[in-house]
Amino acid sequence: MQDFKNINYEIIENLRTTDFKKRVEGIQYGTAGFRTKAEDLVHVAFAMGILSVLRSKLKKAAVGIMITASHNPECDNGLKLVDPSGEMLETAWEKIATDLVNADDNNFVPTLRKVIKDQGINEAAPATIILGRDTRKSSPKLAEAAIKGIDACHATLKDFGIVNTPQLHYLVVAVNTNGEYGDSSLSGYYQKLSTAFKNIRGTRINNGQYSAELQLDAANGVGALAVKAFQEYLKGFLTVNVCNDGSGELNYMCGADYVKIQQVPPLNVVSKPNVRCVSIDGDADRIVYFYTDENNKFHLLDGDRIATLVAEYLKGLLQESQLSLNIGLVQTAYANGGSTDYIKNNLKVPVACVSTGVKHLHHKALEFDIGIYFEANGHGTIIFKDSAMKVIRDAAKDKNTTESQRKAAAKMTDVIDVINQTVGDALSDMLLVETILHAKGWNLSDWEESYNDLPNRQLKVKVQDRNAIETADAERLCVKPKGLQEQIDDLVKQYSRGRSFVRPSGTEDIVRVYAECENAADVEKLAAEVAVAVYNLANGIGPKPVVPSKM
Ligand code: G16
Repeated sequence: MQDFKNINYEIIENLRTTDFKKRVEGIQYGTAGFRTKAEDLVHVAFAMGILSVLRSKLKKAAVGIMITASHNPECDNGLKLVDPSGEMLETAWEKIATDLVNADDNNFVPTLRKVIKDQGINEAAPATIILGRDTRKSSPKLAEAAIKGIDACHATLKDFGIVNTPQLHYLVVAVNTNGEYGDSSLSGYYQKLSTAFKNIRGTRINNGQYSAELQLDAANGVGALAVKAFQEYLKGFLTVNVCNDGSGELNYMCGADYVKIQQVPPLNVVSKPNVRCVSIDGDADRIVYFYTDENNKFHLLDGDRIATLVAEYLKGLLQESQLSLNIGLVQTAYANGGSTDYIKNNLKVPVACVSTGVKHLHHKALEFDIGIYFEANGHGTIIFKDSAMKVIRDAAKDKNTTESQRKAAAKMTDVIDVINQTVGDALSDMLLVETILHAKGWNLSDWEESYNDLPNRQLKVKVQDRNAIETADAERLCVKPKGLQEQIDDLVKQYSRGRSFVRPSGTEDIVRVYAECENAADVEKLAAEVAVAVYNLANGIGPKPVVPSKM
């Protein structure tokens, strides 16, 4: 790290009151950092550049800044900070970030000084920032503003230019572990994942119903660049045909978020029936699989499916290698009831439910030797405790066990290297799913047979103030506005295996409604009824809205 030079408060004050004046009030660090219209984020980027330096000084390690708005439309953008271990910014610092960004221009420096004092930050400590951005038109300007903040604090900057979110997380960890996690370069990232993938695959490229070719919808986002780069490394082992590769509009009728929520194929994916297709999202940290059958019926295999597939596979490898490590699975309220029943009754793996946002899932997953976490929207990964990785690596070399035990352990060591443990990574997850389908000789319909999803629907409701909705119990209970939960309960009661919950989005200015029940025709109605209740109560229309009764 660079030698220390003082934080230049004079320059900071000057810039905050000229180029980076506050544009909007009340912007919050949400599910995935700050996210809103790109033109309202310039002062936020400047403040985040500075705050990342303070965080780096405090943690005595490199901190990341990623500029992206992932699944949001092109006109939006966002910034999130990445902690030294590759995790999302610690929750307590989200408030610090929100307060700093919202400080009045002339109160910005005093707020900054207060953070330094309250957190006991040693201003003389060195700092390193790892910066990355997506391909949005607004991203270079935000990167420039962040760099002005970083420079004013005289920190070391490693600007990786255009990268996707999981690559940025990887780079932060690679830098902080001095290359132990992987070489701190993009080529290091591709090399690590693809080498492990090819090791497991060996010389048998196709197997049973599995063929080594798929269609990939890249949401016209930054992930397309990584897919293209990967193609070189995977040549001869996996053919990935890319569409929505950046030549069209970002996230418009494509990408994992669109495919999951609308439950339809994306634009431009033209494939024969039963062809394996995947959609990644705008910054390549989410993935869903899908196919269309010979009757033109659409089939979605989402994050719940990936989690169960991985859990079953790893459980099998643990049994073969006779290692007694515990596995746990973490979901959110969006997890389909069908998947949760399957995990409890068939897989018999402990399963936990936490609030939306990978930071919550990641923390919970850390409790297990092997923690598998996935949001239904396809955002997730698998994390191994250091002690568990040591047990597995030792077992792969243990001459006192049988060959099959050693082989299973050795396979697990490669699986560990295919996985980007730092955060959900669409392409790493894809390589893992491809590995498992190949091992089983499965096509997508074989995979789909493990359990049945309950029909489900998600709706977005625009209200005056989405913060009028407050939730508890991992978002499964609505505690505000008064009376809304009772209405949801009354509606849900009318449907067999009915379940519904509502929560304010942390990335869009809307309230999300989720509904599921046994009958596909009913689920649309249940979701619509709950949406009406949300609209009425959140907007103060009432006291009791007219809710259509079940036909
Ligand atoms: C982000 C978060 C995810 C979350 C999603 C939607 O994803 O990283 O954990 O599920 O937003 O969040 P919300 O429902 O609060 O809008 P991404 O891929 O958009 O960064």
